[in-house]
Order: sequence, then C-alpha cells, then structure tokens
Amino acid sequence: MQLAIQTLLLPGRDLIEKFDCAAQFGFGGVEIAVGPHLDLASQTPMVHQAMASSGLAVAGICTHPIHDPIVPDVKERHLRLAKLTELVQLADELGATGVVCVPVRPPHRFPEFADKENHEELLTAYAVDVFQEWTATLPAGRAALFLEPLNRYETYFLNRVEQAVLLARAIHHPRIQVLADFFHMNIEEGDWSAPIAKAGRLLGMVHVADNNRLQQGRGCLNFQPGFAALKQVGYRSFISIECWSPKGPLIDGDPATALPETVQFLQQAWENA
Ligand code: LER
Ligand code: MN
Repeated sequence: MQLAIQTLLLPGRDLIEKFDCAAQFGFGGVEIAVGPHLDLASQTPMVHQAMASSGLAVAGICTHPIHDPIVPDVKERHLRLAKLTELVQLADELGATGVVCVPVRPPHRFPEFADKENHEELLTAYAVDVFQEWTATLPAGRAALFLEPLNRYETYFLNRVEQAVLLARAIHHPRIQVLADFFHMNIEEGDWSAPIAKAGRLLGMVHVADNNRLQQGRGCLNFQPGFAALKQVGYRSFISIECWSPKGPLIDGDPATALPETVQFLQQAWENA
C-alpha cells in the first residue's frame, strides 16, 4: 500500500521539514494542501528540494473551497477553472497523480435549479458542460482531476461515490477520475465494496480518517472491509490521511509518536484485509 498524509497534519516549519517528518514517520508520499495559506506556484523550488531531501513523492494536491469550480458567477467560475488548470500543470511538474476537486459546496447555490424536482440531474448536466469545456482546454499532461463526493452536511451535490462515477463517466475524459474518502463514505454509503467496485479503474485517490475524523485507530471504524474492496479492484495509488477536528486539521496526540502508530495501524489493516 502507498500511504500519504496531508501537509497540514505534519509538524515542521516549512515543506522541507514536513516532507522529512513524513519520511521518518513511514509515509511514502505527501499530499500538498493548497489554499489561502499556500500558493503552490511560488513554492515549487521548495517542493523539489523537499522531495529530494526526503525521497518522498507528492501524492496529490488537495484544493480548498476557494477552488471549487461549479459556481454560478461566470467570471468567478473562469478564474477558478484557470486556477485548476495551473494546479493540474503543477501536479504534472511535480510528478503528482492529480488534484482534488469538490465541484461545489455551500454557500454557492444555483437558485434556478434549487426548487426543481430534478435538481440533481440539472446540476449534473450543468457540471458536465463546464468540465467538458475545461478538459478541452487542458494542456498535454497526465495528472488527473479527482472528483470528490462529500457528506450531506458539507455539500448538496455529489454525496456518494456512485454519483461522482456517473459524473466522471458523463464528462468522459481520461484525466477525470474519482476520489473515495472513507470519512464521507462512512456517513453516506450502505457498504464499502459496491461503490468502490463501481468506481473501479476510475478511482484515482483515497482519503482516510476514522469516523470522528481523527487518525485511524482513534475512532470506531473497521478499515478492513474498505481495504478489501480496494484490493478487489486492484487499487494501487495513494491512500492519504486527512484528519480534522472542529478547530481544523489535527492529529490527536504528539504527531511524532501518533503518526508512526497510525502508519503501523493502517499497514496491519491492509495486510489483514
Ligand atoms: C472535505 O471534507 C474533504 O474531504 C476534502 O478532501 C476536500 O476539501
Ligand atoms: Mn477528503
């Protein structure tokens, strides 16, 4: 298994120290979280240094709500899509598998669809048009855009993996893939294997946290059935740790001892799956 962790969860004053810590803790990759706190374009020399010094790969780039592209304002939408193009190009430059994308979440809404019974269908058709137009403008490269479903308390569009799979199939572009986040799946899915089987080869990235969104082993989730489902579809890409507390990204305990334990816990669960 290829285990990664998001930058916001790692100790260290800069990306070089964070990557070095991730290597010491036993991870194979780092998922770089971008947003108002980090403009990746200005940091690429440091990321190259961090990769060289730690020997770790950039697993992926995790975006922030400021990057969600399906927003009603046309000018704002184009700015966000241009930023996603920049991030996908940076992912290629850094050898990362791709960029996480939540299509839309509150407060952005589409009042013209909101009251309609077929709200989801209309919004899906709208999103398909936007993503198809965007993929047609993508410069050559391999890095993917991972469509991420979030649970019902975080968004009203794409809550289950199957919905992201249907959207990805409708967009029908080799660089549009799907992300399965075990925290959201634990809230929204009826079981682990059917959604993961439906995603199959479209599954490009996995996020994991326990049911309380702390690191694995600090809640009551059993990771083996989900890992067995990943093995069943031959998933070989990164499984990335994404933990949150109500105050923001957080690892419970001292990361220097808690994170190596988490690595061991997940490796054991993978072996037993
Ligand atoms: C948010 O809950 C999440 O899971 C992230 O990966 C995307 O912002
Ligand atoms: Mn996630």
